This record gives sequence, structure tokens and C-alpha cells, in this order.
Amino acid sequence: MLSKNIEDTLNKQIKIEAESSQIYLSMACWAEIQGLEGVAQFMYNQSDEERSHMLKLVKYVNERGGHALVTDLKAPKTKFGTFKEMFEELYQHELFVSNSINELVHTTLNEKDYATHNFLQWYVSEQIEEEAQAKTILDKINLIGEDRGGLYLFDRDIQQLSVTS
Ligand code: OFO
Repeated sequence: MLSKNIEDTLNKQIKIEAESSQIYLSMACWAEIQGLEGVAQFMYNQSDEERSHMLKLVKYVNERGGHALVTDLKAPKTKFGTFKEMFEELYQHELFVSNSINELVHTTLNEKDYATHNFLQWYVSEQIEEEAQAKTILDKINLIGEDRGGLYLFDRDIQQLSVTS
């Protein structure tokens, strides 16, 4: 059985994952209308992943005697400047999510809720991967700079990343 505090905090995380999914969906749309097919596909996949992170939390809360809440969400931006700025935003957003997961883990330890603590370890590992991936992409973008040919190749490359991840 979840304590009220843990239930509330997990519900906050559910909202964060749902908003992440919306942010990446909006990024996918923006990339798609710029003709960046690979980047768009990558973002659509990210959006789906965030939805699955949300669902995993929803099921956990309901199974443990809580009530997962489906609430209204903050609308994401619809334009993202340059694609470099967009990936910087993605990276910053993942750092924000990691921080939120860490806070959550901390709360479970304070409350001696070892079941939830154990459940959250999956998210801790997932965030390590997501941060690393976002960082690798940003490094590549910095190498490309303003080069159009480089951007074309990058768009093709990132498509491969979507297929294999
Ligand atoms: Fe990428 O954030 Fe979910 O966990």
C-alpha cells in the first residue's frame, strides 16, 4: 500500500512523463514540417517511449492501492528555433526529469518504501541512457555546425538510431 505522500509524488511524475511525451510529439511535428524526416522519426519514438514510462507508473500506482490521476497537461511549445536549440532543449528536459526521479527515490528512502524504491531503479537506469544519448546527439550537432550537407547526413544517421533503439 502506498502512503499518501508517495502516491501524490508518483502522480506528479506521471504528469511529467505525459508532458514529456507531448513535448517530443511537438518536436516531431516541427521537425517533420522542416523536412527533417530522420529527426522527426526519432522524436516520434521518444514521444512513444515517454508514454510508456507514464503507463508503467500508472499501472504501478493502481496495483499498489493508489489512484493514478490523468490530469490536464501544460501545452508544449510548437516552434523550436534551430534544430540545435531543439536538441539542447531535449537534453535540458531530460536533466530535469532525472532530477525529479532522484527526488522521488530520495522520498521513498525517507519513508522506507523499499518496494517503490526498487520499482524506481528502472527509471534511474533509463535516465542514464537518455541523458547519454541526448549528449551524444548534441556533440554531433556541434561538430556539424551550420553545414547543410552535414545536417543531411545527420538526419539520415539519427534515423538509424531510431531503428536500433
Ligand atoms: Fe525521458 O523521461 Fe521518461 O523517464
